[in-house]
Amino acid sequence: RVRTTGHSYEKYNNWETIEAWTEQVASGNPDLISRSAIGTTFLGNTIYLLKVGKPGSNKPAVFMDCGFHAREWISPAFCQWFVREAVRTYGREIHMTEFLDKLDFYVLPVVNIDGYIYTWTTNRMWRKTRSTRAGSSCTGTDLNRNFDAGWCSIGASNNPCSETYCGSAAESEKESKAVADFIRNHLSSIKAYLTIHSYSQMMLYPYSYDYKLPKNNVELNTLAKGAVKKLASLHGTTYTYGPGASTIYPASGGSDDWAYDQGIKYSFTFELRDKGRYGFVLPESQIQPTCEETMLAIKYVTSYVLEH
Ligand code: ING
Ligand code: ZN
Repeated sequence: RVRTTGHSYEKYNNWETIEAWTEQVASGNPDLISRSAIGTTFLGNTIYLLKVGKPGSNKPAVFMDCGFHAREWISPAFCQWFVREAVRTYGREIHMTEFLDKLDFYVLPVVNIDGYIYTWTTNRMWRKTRSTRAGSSCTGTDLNRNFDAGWCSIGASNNPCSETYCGSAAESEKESKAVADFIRNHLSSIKAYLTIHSYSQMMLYPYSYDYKLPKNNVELNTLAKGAVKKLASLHGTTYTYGPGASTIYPASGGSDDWAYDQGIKYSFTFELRDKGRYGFVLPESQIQPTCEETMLAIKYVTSYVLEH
């Protein structure tokens, strides 16, 4: 198994450690993982993407990203855990083996790298990117308000000083543009879009930018219901689920709504543990149980996607 200096799946890792890990986990498992760069951040950090699966032609794919919001540390921890579990259980567990034989997971361990670094060095509660602009002394754009889905219409702000600043235009940020460009270029293979946030213990599907319901609303509701039931079976962790606008709050410019409107019919935002006791500062002792239960939900969705 791959070991990287200072890296632990049961601890929160800083960006330097995660970056080294992306290289090590790919070079240590060349039959299953390849690493690419899909862009750079405002501050020049490289945005890595891991493709996890057995090589094959015309494989469908599940895209999953972590670390949109800097302070939601459990999210990158989950993407790392997921990749480790894929490597560890391929050839040992029938479901993961079937997944990796038949499809590819695109795993983006940290989208908002600049913000993540800032939460380690300066302000643990930072949410946005670290981009700056002429005409304002405030820093950062909310990447989950920066996608072209009802952009900046509701639950978002055009004030650069706001925590939910939508940016100067849809995809104005290099990080959201990199994600959107990759997905646009792989639309024929990507069957599901999963984006991992915290906290609240929710499984959300479109729409958040409007109270309208997606065409396959009944199917998404049934799928979410099954996934959260599976998740709860491990430690009893309860999740609520439903359309974003009515389940958490109305918010425009989110990546799940955008991906759905691109034609990706299975698009979900996961809000991992907890429900506010520790909030964003979830203790490291909860990384393992949180990741183990979340694995069950992700695998449930993946099984469904493979069958449909
Ligand atoms: N929650 C999400 C946020 O960006 C969300 C909720 C999901 C909004 C989907 C829009 C679309 O506010 C957290 N915790 O970031
Ligand atoms: Zn978030």
